[in-house]
Amino acid sequence: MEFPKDFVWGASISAHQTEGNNTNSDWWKWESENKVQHLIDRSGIACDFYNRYSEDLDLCCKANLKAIRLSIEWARIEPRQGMFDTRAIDHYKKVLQAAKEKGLKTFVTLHHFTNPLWFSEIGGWTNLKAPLLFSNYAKKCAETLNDYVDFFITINEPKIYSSMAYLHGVWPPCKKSLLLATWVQIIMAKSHNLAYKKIKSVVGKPVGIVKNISWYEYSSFTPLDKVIAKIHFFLKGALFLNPVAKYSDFIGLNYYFTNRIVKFRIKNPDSPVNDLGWWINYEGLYNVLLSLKKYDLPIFITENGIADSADKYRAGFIKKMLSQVHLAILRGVKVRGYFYWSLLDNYEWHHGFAPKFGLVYVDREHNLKRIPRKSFYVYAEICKNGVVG
Ligand code: IFM
Repeated sequence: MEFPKDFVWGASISAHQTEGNNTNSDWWKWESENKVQHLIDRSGIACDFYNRYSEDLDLCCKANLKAIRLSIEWARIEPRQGMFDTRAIDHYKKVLQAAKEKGLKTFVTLHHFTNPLWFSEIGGWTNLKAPLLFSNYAKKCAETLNDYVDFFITINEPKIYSSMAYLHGVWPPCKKSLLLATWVQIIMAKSHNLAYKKIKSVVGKPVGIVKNISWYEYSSFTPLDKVIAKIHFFLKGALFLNPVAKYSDFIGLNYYFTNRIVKFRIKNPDSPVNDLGWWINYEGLYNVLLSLKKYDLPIFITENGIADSADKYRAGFIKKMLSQVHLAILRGVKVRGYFYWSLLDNYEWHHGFAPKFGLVYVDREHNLKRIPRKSFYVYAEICKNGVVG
């Protein structure tokens, strides 16, 4: 399977999960106050990407990547409302400039789950002013970092964020309200649209959104399962995408798993699953990609990966997922790139450091030493030739 010559091969990371010491954020506060702290790792130094970014960008080159997707930490750039920290901006300039000098395209996410403390204290994404506040920050990033950014991404996985933080109560601020979770999605859609307009008013770079979309299968026991699967799929994908698509130059798709509806509820097969129990279904990626064709926008798979501490399945997983991507391209879906999640083992939110998604093992016992896994080299070969065998 040969991919187009200009296909973008990449890997993704995010700020809080890798940089370390994100002390001014709501997540940092929550980690330190958490009542179930003994169950959950704190992000702490994470992978120390804040200091080791050059070494990690070298790893990208070693893997023959053409691009890196990373995120900017709002809490660092705007530590107090309306006060932008020039030292933090300079830091990100250095990181992004280093990526460019190493020949990497940069995909830069402006919000990846974490918020500045001041923002969370005024209600975060439930506050009616959130679109204005977020878009001010987005505009500042565009004005100051534009020279080193190829693609801007406003918000990562709004549905996951709103559900985990406002519906399931698992992430800060740990609310359990369907009303709030729905409201947060609306506010995030508005924030994306306003940020899009403000970024576009100062720079000409492509601006997009990143959505996590799972595929939904159904059993043939009852026709109702099909209806429930379709409703789930709509709620998880199109409900958010429809109102933001016209303010997006591309769609970023994060795909990890499929859910199967059996007798009205989710009941997935026991295998194959990743270390977190997520059901791995390759065709699901193809189906989601085909469902996005109607938007007629370029698509980047901004995340796809497997928690696999033994690195037993990762190389095969990547190849099988890519074969589905290839099929979708043959069917006319405009898939322009693929980013493996993640370059490094990192802080997997409320699961702590246990899940290992990385192409590169980070040895937490030995000074965070980076050790590329076998699958790293398999992916590197794919990225070098643009061919999946
Ligand atoms: O680690 C996360 C990432 O932050 C967002 N997408 C899913 C990944 C794996 O759970």
